[in-house]
Amino acid sequence: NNHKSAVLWFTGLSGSGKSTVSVELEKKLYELGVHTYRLDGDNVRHGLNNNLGFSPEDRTENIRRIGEVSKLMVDAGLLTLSAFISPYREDRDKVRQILDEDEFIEIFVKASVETCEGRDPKGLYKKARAGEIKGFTGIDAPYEEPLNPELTINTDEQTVEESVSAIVHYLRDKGYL
Ligand code: GGZ
Repeated sequence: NNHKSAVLWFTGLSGSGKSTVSVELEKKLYELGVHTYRLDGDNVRHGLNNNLGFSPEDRTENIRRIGEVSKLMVDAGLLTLSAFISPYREDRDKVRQILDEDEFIEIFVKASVETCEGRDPKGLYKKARAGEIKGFTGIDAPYEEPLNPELTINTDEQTVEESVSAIVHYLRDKGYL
């Protein structure tokens, strides 16, 4: 083990780049010999949380369970990458509280709704605008920006490579790598 385990908690709008950046970061960490595990909608919402939807209550429960699983992963010694919208500040802060102070690294993946809507890789913003999806984050459901994230990456302006390198620098600087 050549790293200190922790959770990198990516929060941001749908289409902000959480998955893209965390996938590329994981590749980079693999090259550095760091043991990681990545949690995202694809491996959590289809399994562990397949009984949850997108109501405020379900999102809160989604994040609570992911927080607990992330904690188990950290206890197992992994640098854990968790990428979920996690729109509520209180829910994210609760995850922070179940971990040690240096085990929770909140990364705000910042992009304007306009940018995310312009990307719209799955056509979900279009559906939300058409009223076919109700309660879509950034359209008719809230997103509460982090007040004191450990790191902010601005994907309106930074390339994926720049974002990955900013995170790697942070991890080196703080002694995680
Ligand atoms: C937001 C939704 C919704 C609604 C389905 N609001 O771009 P995606 O598709 O792949 O990422 C979004 C994903 C969000 O799941 P999370 O578990 O990250 O959300 S939360 O943290 O709020 O619990 C989007 C899709 O699911 N999706 N309906 N109404 N995103």
